[in-house]
Parts: sequence; C-alpha cells; structure tokens
Amino acid sequence: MAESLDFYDLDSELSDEERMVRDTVRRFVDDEVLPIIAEHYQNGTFPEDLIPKIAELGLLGANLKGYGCAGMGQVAYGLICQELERGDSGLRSFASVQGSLCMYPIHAFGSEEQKQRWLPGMAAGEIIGCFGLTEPDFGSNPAGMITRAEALPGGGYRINGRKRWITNGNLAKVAIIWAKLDGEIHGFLVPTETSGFTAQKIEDKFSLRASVTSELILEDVEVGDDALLPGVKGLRGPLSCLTQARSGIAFGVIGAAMACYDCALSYAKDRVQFSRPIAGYQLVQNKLVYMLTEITKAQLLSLRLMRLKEQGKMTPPQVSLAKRNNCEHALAIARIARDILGGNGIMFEYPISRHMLNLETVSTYEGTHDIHTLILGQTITGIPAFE
Ligand code: TGC
Ligand code: FAD
Repeated sequence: MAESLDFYDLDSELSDEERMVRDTVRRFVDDEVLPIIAEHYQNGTFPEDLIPKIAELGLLGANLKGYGCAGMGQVAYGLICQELERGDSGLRSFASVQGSLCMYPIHAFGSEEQKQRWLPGMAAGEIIGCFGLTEPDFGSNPAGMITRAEALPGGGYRINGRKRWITNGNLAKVAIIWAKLDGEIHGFLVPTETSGFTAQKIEDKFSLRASVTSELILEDVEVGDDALLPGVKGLRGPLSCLTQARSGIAFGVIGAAMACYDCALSYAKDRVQFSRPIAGYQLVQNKLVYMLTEITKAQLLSLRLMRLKEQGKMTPPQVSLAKRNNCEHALAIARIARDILGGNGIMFEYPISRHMLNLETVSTYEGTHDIHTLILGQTITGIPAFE
C-alpha cells in the first residue's frame, strides 16, 4: 500500500477507527482506482462500476447518522475525501455531491418521509443525486438565480429554469433543484424521470474528465408537495450544504497534492541529468521542500477544521480559509511537480497533469478562490466587497 507524507506525525492524532477508514480507502484507491482512472480520464467517462464498492465501504453520506449511513466522524469523512482525491478529484467530487450536497440537505432539512424515501437508497449507491444551484448567468452570485417554482392550485409545484455545471447530472435519479418560490429560495427534490426534466452532458472539458458534468433544463416540471424541502428557506439552505462539501474539499485536495509530491520525489531521485539525480540539485530540493511544507500546513489546517466541526464550533469563514488555501497550494504543487518531471510531466503515464487540470476546477467550484477571499475580507473588516 502506498505510504503517504506525514511529516508531523499526524497519524498519532487520529483514532484507530480514523486510521482504519483512511487505510481501507487508500487500499481501495490503490487496487481499484489507480489502474483504471487514466483511461477513464482520457475517454471522458466516470467509472460507474465502482459505485457499488464505494457504497459498500460506507463512503456515501459517511458522516451522516441513521438511514443506512455509516455515521462516521468528520475527520474520518475528511480522510475519505483525501484518499479518493489521491485517486482523482472526479471520484471525490462524486462522493462530495452525493453525501454533502444531496444527502446532507435531505438529512438536515427534509421531512421524515423524505429521509425514509431517499436516504437508504442513496447510501447504498442505488439512487444517485445531483445538486443544482449554479445557472448559466449566476455562478458566484447564486442569489440572483432565475429558476422559479410556482405553487399549483391543486397542490404541488411547477418548476422552470436551467442549471449549469452540475456534477453527476446525467447519473442522477434525483436532482436537488434550488429555485425561487414567491421570491424566496427553496430546495426541491426532483426525480429526474419527471416529464420536462432534461440533463445534457457537458463534453470537451480539459478538467474533471472522469466526472460527469451536465446542464439541467427544467421546462414546466411538475412535482408533488412532497418534493419541497420543508426545513429551510433562503440562500442559507444551499450555502449550508456548501459548508459541508467545502470542508471535505479542503481535506480532499491534500490527496491530489500528496500524489503529485510522491510522484515528483520518486522521479527526481531516479532521473539523472548532468552528473547526478536531479533530486541532488538545490533548485529541485527547494521545490520539493515547498511541497512538503505546504502539504504539512494543509494537513494541520484540515485536521483542526474537522475537529472543530466535530465539536460543533466550525464557522463558514474557517471553511473558506481552508478551502482557499489548500486548493491554491495543491494546484501550485501540481504545477511544480509537472515541472520536475520535465516532458514526462505532460504524459498520461503519470498522474500529475490529470491532478493539475482537475485542481483548476476544484479551485473554482464551491466558491472561487476570490469569492473565498471576499468572504474572509468581509469577516475581518466587517465590510462586504462583493458588489
Ligand atoms: P449572504 O447574505 O452572505 O448570506 C445569505 C444567507 O446565507 C447564510 N450563509 C451561510 N449559511 C451556511 N453556510 C455558509 N457558508 C453561509 N454563508 C452565508 C447567511 O447567514 C444568510 O442567512 P440568513 O438566514 O441571514 O438569510 O449571501 P450573499 O448573496 O451575499 O452571498 C454570499 C456569497 C457570495 C459568499 C455566496 O453567494 C457564495 O458562497 N457564492 C459562491 C457560490 C458557490 O460556491 N457555488 C457553488 C455551487 S455548488 C458546486 O460548485 C458543487 S461542485 C461539487 C463537486 O463536484 O465536488
Ligand atoms: P463566475 O461567477 O462568472 O466567476 C468568474 C470570475 O469572476 C472568477 O474568477 C470569480 O472569482 C470572479 N468574480 C465573480 N464575482 C466577483 C466579485 N464580486 N469580485 C471579484 N471577482 C469576482 N455548481 C452546482 O450548482 N452544482 C454542481 O454540482 C457543480 N459542479 C461543478 C463541476 C464543474 C466541473 C465545474 C467547473 C463547476 C461546477 N459547479 C457546480 C459550478 C461552480 O460552482 C461555478 O463554476 C463557480 O461557483 C463559479 O461560477 P462561474 O463559473 O459562473 O464563474
């Protein structure tokens, strides 16, 4: 099994259960993801065959309790994200969307009937969900969304609108659609087989190629009263889901960074130029030390973030700081690793360019780097600078 960087002995801060979860997912990724993922990336396909195994390991909604979910702690959830993303960001995205963006809102804001109806099948990987917040004209500013729901006189709702960049869109049996009802944002559980609902796969991506990304079109989609998530209204609903997912992403990107570091270090030790292995040159060592330092800082930040979450003390700006920092440095690490491999760094044989291009998206979705800068700027100054 691949060993991973642990310069500050953070292993000793983990419980036996957390180590076991991490090692189990690590083995799964080594054995079943790494051998196939480059081909999926090349072909632009998501490895759907892995879904039953991912579910069997308890990785879907892993940190939720009851309804068939594994009920793990937040650190264990972070470690799952880390190990999945060591394989590919697309795999971690799949799990983030299913667990944090789809199962979490049903768990947190759904009725008992909705929880019973959807969650066990979602934990078992039989029902895949997607999360529709972003629209073609409203990305960073979801408050402006155009998608509308109207209450029907005989009961139920009619929904019209478009959602863009929706992970798992063409895999999903249920879409969580955020729409304005009487001017207020609400969440609706829309079965994707409903008449008027269409998902179109977005092709030709450079990034997250082993992940399904879709545009959702809703034309007079009619759903029952039981589609409305009753427990939340306003932007707080979707943003609460993003807080869950972003904390996992902060942990997840460390996995991609570790994969790049491991690959670059081993390559640098083997690759001889001029008179010795390139790892023996000061400039290359400087790059490796930057990687080591930033991975270690990201590990400390993420572990602390998830411990705060377990204690019920984590705040959204703390999540923003970790997501922003860890994505920024994971991307920088991937670019430097590509440089250390020289020409070989651009080849599919090595995972580096795949991670690098994935991380371009991860830095953008779930709040861009600069949106998190503005969230933190507002936190420390008290002055919002969004408009
Ligand atoms: P603002 O007035 O600040 O807040 C509105 C209400 O929301 C509450 N709130 C939060 N609640 C929970 N968690 C958070 N992080 C929250 N942030 C704010 C806030 O307290 C307020 O509540 P209430 O009850 O007082 O009404 O809202 P704003 O319109 O000014 O927007 C703020 C801004 C720009 C930060 C927000 O819109 C934002 O985060 N924009 C970024 C959009 C984004 O991240 N989109 C992600 C789409 S999903 C995705 O990318 C999935 S990729 C998944 C994958 O494949 O892994
Ligand atoms: P824009 O909001 O147009 O931003 C463009 C640039 O302008 C960015 O650099 C941004 O930082 C900057 N900017 C915007 N506002 C300001 C400001 N006030 N001040 C300074 N700079 C600003 N969404 C979902 O709802 N569900 C999903 O499952 C999902 N999955 C995704 C998967 C992929 C592969 C991708 C690429 C995206 C996904 N998204 C999803 C959408 C993602 O969350 C958005 O792309 C992201 O929020 C940014 O929105 P945008 O692309 O419209 O960019």
